[in-house]
Amino acid sequence: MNEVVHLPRAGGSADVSIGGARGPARIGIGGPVGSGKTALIERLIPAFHARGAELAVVTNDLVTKEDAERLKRGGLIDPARVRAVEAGACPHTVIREDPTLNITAADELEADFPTLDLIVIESGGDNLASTFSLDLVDWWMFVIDVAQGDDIPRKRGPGILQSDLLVINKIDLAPHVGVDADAILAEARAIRGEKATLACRCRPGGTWLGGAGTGGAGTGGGRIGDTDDGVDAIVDAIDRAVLFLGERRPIPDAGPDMETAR
Ligand SMILES: Nc1nc2c(ncn2[C@@H]2O[C@H](COP(=O)(O)OP(=O)(O)O)[C@@H](O)[C@H]2O)c(=O)[nH]1
Ligand SMILES: [Mg+2]
Repeated sequence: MNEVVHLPRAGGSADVSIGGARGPARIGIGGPVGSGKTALIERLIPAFHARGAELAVVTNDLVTKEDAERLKRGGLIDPARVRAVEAGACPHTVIREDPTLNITAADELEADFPTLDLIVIESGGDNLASTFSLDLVDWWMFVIDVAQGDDIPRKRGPGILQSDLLVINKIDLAPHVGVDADAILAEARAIRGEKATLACRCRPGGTWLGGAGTGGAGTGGGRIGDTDDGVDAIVDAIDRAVLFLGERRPIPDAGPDMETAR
């Protein structure tokens, strides 16, 4: 097995481009239960594979391995590249105060699959208060959805204020739940200042009925429509923040266990 030199987490995305012996980038996905975190991961996996990036996932559930089992069954990723952490009664603790279980799971993935580019860590059922420790991740996003109400950005939880990227998901549902998608986006962007906010619809096939431009500070512009569900802009944001796929490090010698599910 190749030795993976594990440098300390960067403590911010700016330091991640040091390349060389550095292991895969680690990103967090937080957000309330049901906002679409696993659905987003199901979209990120094929999108990153298409860009030539290798990915693994750590899921956190309270007392089950539900999300990990869903990803393993889904056929999008080699099941060996998915690890579950049972977060117990307090999902915040294991991504913030004491992320040891998650760090161990990510370290194991990194050791088992030395050519990984990205490890995605999904938190397990937060409220708006959760944040990720920068000992665990280099960069993290927070996923909310329009069906939770258009006042969510105004509640200014730490996830909304501090995440590197705020994702407003299920934008297809906005007209059905009486939410003005453009207004919720504009408000979130105003609250977050320079930090990026993107809208998307993660669920394939959902019909988007109009509105909700995806443009704005640091977002790359564009509008969500029938041909753009906003996921590519999220992939671009992750790529720009932590992957730098254009300047990839040399891939170490891959062992026989490097077979991917692609
Ligand atoms: N209409 C719609 N439903 C979605 C979207 N994203 C996720 N869902 C649905 O929302 C539910 C919760 O999604 P899930 O990914 O399990 O949420 P998680 O608890 O944050 O991981 C599932 O039934 C998904 O199919 C979306 O963009 N639009
Ligand atoms: Mg989930």
